[in-house]
Amino acid sequence: MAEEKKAVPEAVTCDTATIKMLHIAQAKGEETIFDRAVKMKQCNIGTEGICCKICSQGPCRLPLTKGIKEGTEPDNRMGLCGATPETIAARNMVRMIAGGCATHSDHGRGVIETFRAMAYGEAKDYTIKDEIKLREVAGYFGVATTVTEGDETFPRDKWEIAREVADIALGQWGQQQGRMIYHNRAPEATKERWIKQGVWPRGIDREVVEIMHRTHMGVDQDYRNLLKQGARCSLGNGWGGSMMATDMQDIMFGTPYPSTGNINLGVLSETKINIIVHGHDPLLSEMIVAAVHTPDMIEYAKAQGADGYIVAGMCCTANEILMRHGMPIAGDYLQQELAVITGAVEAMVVDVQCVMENLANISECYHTKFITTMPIAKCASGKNTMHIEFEEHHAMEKAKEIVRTAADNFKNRGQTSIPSETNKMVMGFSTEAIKYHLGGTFRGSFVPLNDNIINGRIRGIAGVVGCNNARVPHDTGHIELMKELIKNDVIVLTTGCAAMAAGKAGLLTPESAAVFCGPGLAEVCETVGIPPVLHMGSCVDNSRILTAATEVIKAGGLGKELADLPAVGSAPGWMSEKAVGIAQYFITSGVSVMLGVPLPIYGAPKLVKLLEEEMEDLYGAKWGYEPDPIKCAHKMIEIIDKKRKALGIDTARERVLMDMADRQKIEAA
Ligand code: MSK
Repeated sequence: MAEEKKAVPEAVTCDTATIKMLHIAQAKGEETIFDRAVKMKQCNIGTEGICCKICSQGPCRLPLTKGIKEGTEPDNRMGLCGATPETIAARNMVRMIAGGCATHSDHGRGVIETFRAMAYGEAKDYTIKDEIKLREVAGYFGVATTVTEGDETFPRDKWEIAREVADIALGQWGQQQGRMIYHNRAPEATKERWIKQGVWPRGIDREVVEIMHRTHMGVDQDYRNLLKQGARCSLGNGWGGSMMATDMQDIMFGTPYPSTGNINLGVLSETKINIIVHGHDPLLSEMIVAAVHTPDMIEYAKAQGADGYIVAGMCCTANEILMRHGMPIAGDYLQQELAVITGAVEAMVVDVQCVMENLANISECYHTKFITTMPIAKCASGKNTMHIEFEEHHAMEKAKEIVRTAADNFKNRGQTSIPSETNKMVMGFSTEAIKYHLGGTFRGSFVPLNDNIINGRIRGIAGVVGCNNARVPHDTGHIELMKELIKNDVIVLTTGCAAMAAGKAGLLTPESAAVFCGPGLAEVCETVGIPPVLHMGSCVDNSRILTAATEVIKAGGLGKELADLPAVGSAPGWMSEKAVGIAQYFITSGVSVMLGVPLPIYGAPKLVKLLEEEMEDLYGAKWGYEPDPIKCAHKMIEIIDKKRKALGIDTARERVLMDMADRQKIEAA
């Protein structure tokens, strides 16, 4: 009998902990996503985006032949109804945008609902941790932060402000007409572009629903018109649902500031109760972190013979608790099965998004309790699978129930194989933190960053974000791309699983600047004391990159709209619909995005032309695809250099520092 195909660990990842765990998994006969990716071939037609499953007369498959590609035969492909490859691929793509935007924004809705319950006194376990941010956010919604009595003005009660903010914010999901409010934060020229292109969103839910309507059989049959709605929907998420989620999380749990933490599977403990919180939503994980520090839970751990607890994160829940509490990260999306295979995890507690269904099966082979917590995200099978439903009104009670379940399971732990790898990193660069880091606590400013971009020490800004994808080597593309960018003096902002790749490779430390950066960026990093790759949070926190970019415009000297900035994005290993939604909101905002894994569009040449060329005329930014990370870095640098040239800063120049005599000369002239 032929031997089953398996992944070659050294070929599918550059992370040594993952290599070790894959060898252990394969020796034990446990199959992981890495093996399944080798065994299961992708569908050619699907990957090119030209399979239509929208009605039951199909699926209609329209393969792109060599003749059509080379122009030697006419392209008269059509589905049963006459749908062209462009219509089919565009419908598929905007449905991905809708899926991604719905996912992030529904996370956002949950956050606002809890925020509102807190403001109305119905969720007693939550509180306002960042009142300054609440007052700032109130300003964006037009909510008064002061009251005037007679001649005197007083700060308004924070709970009153929170209630008004919560009501207005929640209304943004169901708003039917007009323009969403939060988008007013964007630079004026960016907003003018949105108005001109007709893509300023009306309300979050409305734009998602409209995509589902337009992509039904026999509705919108113009691929350009479909993508226009995709652009509008993406903005509803980027500057709406996602940005509001980030801001309300900051108000309730604290705005992140730089601190240190550890990453990789080696953070799991032989002697403590290991609880992994996995997914994206910090509402529950925040409570679990608080619960394990309560005296009764500490006693409970001792009673089970354990030295305490490790709460380690996985995927973006990890980024959330790492940035605010310094809790360790066990791993990224592709490491979730491996975490269970260590045999050291008492509870894998999941909320929403990026949770592999196979966790239920893998958990059955160990003592691990696989605990689902959200009513919208249950798992149907598995003897170790259980559901403990999270309720914001009894958040701490539920968190303690989960912690006790994990503690009770400690005695069932068998043999473990925890790899030793962990890496130190600095994380927590929110927009506010970058501002204070550059300009000082009392006069935070982006001006020093702008000055260093203008004088050429920093060539440009790159956002390297997104997932891991089992179809490309784990972490490899992210790390090679980031190293090539910083070597060329491009500062990198990172989120999601890309940030974890950077952490594991040691790129999130200030010391890495001297090793990996070009001379200009190294000098800036060493002077300011920052890493060349700045960890900005989870995938919902990509909105922080938008607010940071807006601060750069406000600081002056680098153009009027986001499309003017020497900035570019990349998702080298994207896999989820959320990534498509994020990339589209960056592009619609004026920042081009290069992908390392192809979009399912390449069977529809006219759609490719729209996305990779014509979109630049509409939004000042476009899509791109380059699987080779080094080539990708240079394509990104090309975009940056083009923007520098347009700004007239393509030749290095120093900022002239004037003394009093110089100023007097100007005034006298
Ligand atoms: S967790 S969406 S694999 S970044 Fe946000 Fe990672 Fe992508 Fe999930």
